[in-house]
Amino acid sequence: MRVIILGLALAAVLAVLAGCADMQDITVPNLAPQTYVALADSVRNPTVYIQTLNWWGDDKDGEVVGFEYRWSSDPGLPGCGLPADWTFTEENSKVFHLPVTDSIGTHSLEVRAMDNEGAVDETPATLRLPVTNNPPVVRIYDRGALPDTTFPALRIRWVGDDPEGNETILGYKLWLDGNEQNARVLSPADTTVSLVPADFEDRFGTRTLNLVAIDSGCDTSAVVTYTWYIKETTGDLLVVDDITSAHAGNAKSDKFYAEALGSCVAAYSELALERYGGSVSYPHNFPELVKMFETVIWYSDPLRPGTESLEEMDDVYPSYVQSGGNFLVVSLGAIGTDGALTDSVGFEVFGIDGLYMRNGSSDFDCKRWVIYPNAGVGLDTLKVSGLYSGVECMRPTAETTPLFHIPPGVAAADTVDYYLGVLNSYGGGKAGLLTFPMSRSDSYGNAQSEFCKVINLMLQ
Ligand SMILES: [Ca+2]
Ligand SMILES: [Ca+2]
Ligand SMILES: [Ca+2]
Repeated sequence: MRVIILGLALAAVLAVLAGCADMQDITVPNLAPQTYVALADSVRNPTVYIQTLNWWGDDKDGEVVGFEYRWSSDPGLPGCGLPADWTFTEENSKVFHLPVTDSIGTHSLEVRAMDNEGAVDETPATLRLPVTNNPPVVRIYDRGALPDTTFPALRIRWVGDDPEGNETILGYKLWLDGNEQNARVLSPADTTVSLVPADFEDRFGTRTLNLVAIDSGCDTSAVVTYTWYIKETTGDLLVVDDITSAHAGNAKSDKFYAEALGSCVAAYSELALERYGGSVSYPHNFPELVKMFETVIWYSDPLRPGTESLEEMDDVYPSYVQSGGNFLVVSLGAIGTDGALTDSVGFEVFGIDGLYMRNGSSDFDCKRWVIYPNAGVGLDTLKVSGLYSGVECMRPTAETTPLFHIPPGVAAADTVDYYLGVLNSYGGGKAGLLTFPMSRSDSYGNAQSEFCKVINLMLQ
């Protein structure tokens, strides 16, 4: 019995082996797969240029392992990253942003399935797609109010829009004058650019900035431009005039500081915010502008707090002073009520423990005060010649050099000195703050020379 079973099994094995030998001789050609492409909407009518396309394949004697696709476009349409050569994918679906630059264009897709033996469909599925796109629009923010002159630093903002949705804006291209081949390409999130001296390559005078938006269909907006004058810097000191002729006291302030600086500073650059554009100040790019100078003097004296552009410096001056710059502010509104600068940061940089009110008052009016100096650093007494509101009193830290104060006893029940001027070493630089109207403190005829002494103390 066992012998018979063994014999049958052996015969079966031999039969199988014989069969295999026969099959090796039979050649069955691999069948190429077939490809199909689907589109939900009719493509006779132009459709939006962003298209999700689906395809699938069928292989009779194996399996489809992937697809190859390629595009051909109407003459004149940009390629724009659309593959013109066969491109492999394992996916059944892809989103295409089909380039259109003149409102309508036609692109043709070919897709061919590939089977497990690498054979491709010799008759690819095709799809002809007329698509439409509208160009984006870009506009420079505050365009009409931008300064007509800046030093070689500029910060500019813009807004992009696209009829197909602002999310279809792919980016922006920005260049100076005719230098489009070296354009800066910016992501859609970048709607501000900061230009620094290196960008201007020491070419002063009239320059033109050009800006376009580009959408995902490679359509571009009209070029918007901004032409302005770049002024070369003079000296290591920048004076920012932050009081405009909209204020009655402007001429007197400007004259005071121009004469004072003219008497004690050999050369300096002046940024009169009014003359250099006026109503907006951010284009001056203060973070970059201050780096061109060892010292910045900023005056808005005697403006009431809240009416100056000093807040542009709020996140600029701490690091500027820390890294060695000197910053002197003459402003009734630098810190404290309606202050332009963040108090906590200002306290640290200017070396102040706190601000305080004159005893019994809700506003600290500065009315024909005699202002006492820190004689130890060579300063002299000043006298204010008018009435000014909003002056802040500072409590200098132990390390801070007090410059000016009014003593107790000016009003009944006053017991403390009211410090109106401080100078502090902070990091590698010095920060000075005068909270009283220096330009209106000339009753003794010495305010300009006292101001020069403060500058000298800062530069020591
Ligand atoms: Ca096959
Ligand atoms: Ca568009
Ligand atoms: Ca002015």
